[in-house]
Amino acid sequence: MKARELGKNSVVVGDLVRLDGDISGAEGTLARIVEVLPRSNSLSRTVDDIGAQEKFVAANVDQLVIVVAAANPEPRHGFVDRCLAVAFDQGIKPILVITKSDLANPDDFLEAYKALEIESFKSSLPREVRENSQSNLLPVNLLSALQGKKSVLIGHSGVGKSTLVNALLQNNARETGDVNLATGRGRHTSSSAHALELPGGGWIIDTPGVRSFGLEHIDRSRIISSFGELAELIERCPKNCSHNESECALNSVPEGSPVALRINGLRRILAAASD
Ligand SMILES: Nc1nc2c(ncn2[C@@H]2O[C@H](COP(=O)(O)OP(=O)(O)O)[C@@H](O)[C@H]2O)c(=O)[nH]1
Ligand SMILES: [Mg+2]
Ligand SMILES: [Zn+2]
Repeated sequence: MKARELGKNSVVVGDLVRLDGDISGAEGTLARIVEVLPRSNSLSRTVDDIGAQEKFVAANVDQLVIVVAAANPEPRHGFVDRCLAVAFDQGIKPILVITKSDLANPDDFLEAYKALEIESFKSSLPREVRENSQSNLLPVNLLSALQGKKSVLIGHSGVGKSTLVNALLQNNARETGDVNLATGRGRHTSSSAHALELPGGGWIIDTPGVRSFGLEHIDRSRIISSFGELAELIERCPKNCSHNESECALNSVPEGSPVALRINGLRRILAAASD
């Protein structure tokens, strides 16, 4: 149990805590969470109502797995860019996973993330294949990118997060939902964030219907400092440069060069963060 002084919502998945009492786990014993250790990073939920408190979803994670479907529902750059802003702000490595690659070719969509060197994976786990195939459906490359790390999944409801988790874990730990044929949207099938241990080590955190993580507390300068190779150039920017104005030193980079493409990516992410 949790010490009363800690208050409601004070402990989230991924937190490191100090325990007091009997931690043997034996029947009839009791241990208390008495302290939540400082978080190295945290993800909070977007709260729609103004003035509402920041609601934390997970903490101390190594990787943010951004899940979008190749189709049904359509992938959106705006969503991915906002997630990247959160990842760069919090110093969490982003990974992009495109599910339902059997329904559409996601290569054009992925092109936008090449210059940013975002690690990406395509997954294809249609129901017919899952139900009839005797073959091993384990997404091997993705699993090895997740092993030994704490990763949190983010994506709209219905994109196939729970299906993916079940494939990674090779069980049916997570309930999956059917996309409503009329609306193309999924049902909210999971109600709380869960950390599940991966085969070979590491943890995957499946989040409930979190549409996107909170952007309110994002610090532009932390995002920019994730692009270390641009630091020297940025020093030559005018004071308080928005990096989107004619005097910006980043404009001196020849158009079409790999660095220019990264700068475009950075500018897109900065724009998404202030949406
Ligand atoms: N065609 C296809 N359908 C998929 C794939 N992955 C998941 N689905 C379907 O998408 C729907 C939503 O999946 P679910 O895992 O519950 O999504 P979640 O809300 O993100 O957890 C289910 O009907 C799945 O069968 C895929 O790779 N291809
Ligand atoms: Mg789910
Ligand atoms: Zn600038």
